[in-house]
Amino acid sequence: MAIQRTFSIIKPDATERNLTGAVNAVIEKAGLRIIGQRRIQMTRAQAERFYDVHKERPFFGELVDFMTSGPVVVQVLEGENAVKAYRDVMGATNPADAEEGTIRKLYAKSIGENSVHGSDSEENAAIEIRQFFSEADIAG
Ligand code: RTP
Ligand code: MG
Repeated sequence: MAIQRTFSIIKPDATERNLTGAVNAVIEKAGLRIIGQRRIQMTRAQAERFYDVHKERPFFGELVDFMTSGPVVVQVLEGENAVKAYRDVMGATNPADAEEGTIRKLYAKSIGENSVHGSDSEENAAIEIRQFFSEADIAG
């Protein structure tokens, strides 16, 4: 498998509990390298654009409220098969279904406040990275 990039967000429920370093430790232990990282306060416009695919879902308003409720850490991760590798280490969307040792099993509070985002395809990873990073802010 080739070296890939994926996009990650450490969500407000995790930054609020000061878990950035703890999440990053799990990411790095999984063999992924954090090659870009920035802490930001997302605007509603940014969150709405980011989650546009979910705009018809009943939880969309709640999701935008949550993602703008506090700072997030946006990241570019790189590694072997990074998109799937990160989805695996994140665990299931609902922490009740997540495997032992995954970020969501360890830290997520609920299906909504689930500590991290990770891209679901290489194509979406490229789109999401472009939304938050310029190449000058990434060093692999
Ligand atoms: P993500 O996009 O954040 O990496 O999470 P995911 O692929 O595992 O889940 P997805 O289906 O894409 O949903 C995006 C985010 O919406 C929130 N959500 N809330 N209340 C609910 O039933 C519900 N379902 C999803 C979660 O924050 C989820 O990560
Ligand atoms: Mg998703």
